[in-house]
Amino acid sequence: MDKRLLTIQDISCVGQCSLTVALPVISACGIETAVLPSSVLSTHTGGFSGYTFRDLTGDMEAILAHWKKEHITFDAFYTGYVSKAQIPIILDIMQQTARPGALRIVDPVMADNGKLYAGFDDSFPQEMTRLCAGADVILPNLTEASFLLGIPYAGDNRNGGDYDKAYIEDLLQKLFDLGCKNVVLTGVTFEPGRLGVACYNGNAVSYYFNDRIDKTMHGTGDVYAASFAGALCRGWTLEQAAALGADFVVESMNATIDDESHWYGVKFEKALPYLIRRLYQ
Ligand code: PXL
Repeated sequence: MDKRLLTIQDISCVGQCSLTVALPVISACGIETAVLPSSVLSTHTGGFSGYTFRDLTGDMEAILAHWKKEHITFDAFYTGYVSKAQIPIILDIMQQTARPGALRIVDPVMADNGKLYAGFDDSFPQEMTRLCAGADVILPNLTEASFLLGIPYAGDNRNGGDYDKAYIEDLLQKLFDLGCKNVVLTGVTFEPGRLGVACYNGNAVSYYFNDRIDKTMHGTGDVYAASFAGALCRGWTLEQAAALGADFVVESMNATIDDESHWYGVKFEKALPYLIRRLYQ
């Protein structure tokens, strides 16, 4: 049977993040992609003001009940931007609709650059640790890692010196100890000009770096997580999927960087042919 993945995150109608990234990217990976929108926003919350927000928690239980009646099940789950009240329902959905051996990929979307996103309060990270505990893979950035662990954010190491390898490997162990099977930590750097990811499976740490593109762009975490999830579902190893996600983000950023007017997201659409070439070669 072909693989079917369920992704649970918001629809930001405009802004190239969350479901408007996950649906095309995972579909391009050849994986049937079902969606459960956690909320609908007119735009994402990073840089726009006055956006609308409709919470869809109230629909989730009825959707689950219908899926159960129809015997609808999934080979993989990938969660992103969700609310605190949705976490127990999501755990229930995973438990009740998982096919044997189903993959659980949790991107603990809540923060970046040392700060929680608008709309997340200080009690959210603790609840998110519950979703991380049962995951096959969690994909925090360094800020999210520190919120999950309740420790101060160490900084971005842009010029070297905020943290070292021992610090990152200690973080990986503590994240693993939340109860997940694998950790992919994003936004790791040990030398100026290089940026990448650290993977940990409870035994070995591996790293993958690219040349740093010296600009922050919105939605890169979602572009990363979606391509990672698609590759993992295709049977790529953790390390292969982690590296492919990083390369796809670089391609998407390179497709965007010369367009000064494009401030709200990355033009990942232009990099889809690259992703497909890599996946189907
Ligand atoms: O890219 C993560 C994300 C997802 N969804 C919404 C967001 C953000 C980041 O700001 O605002 C609505």
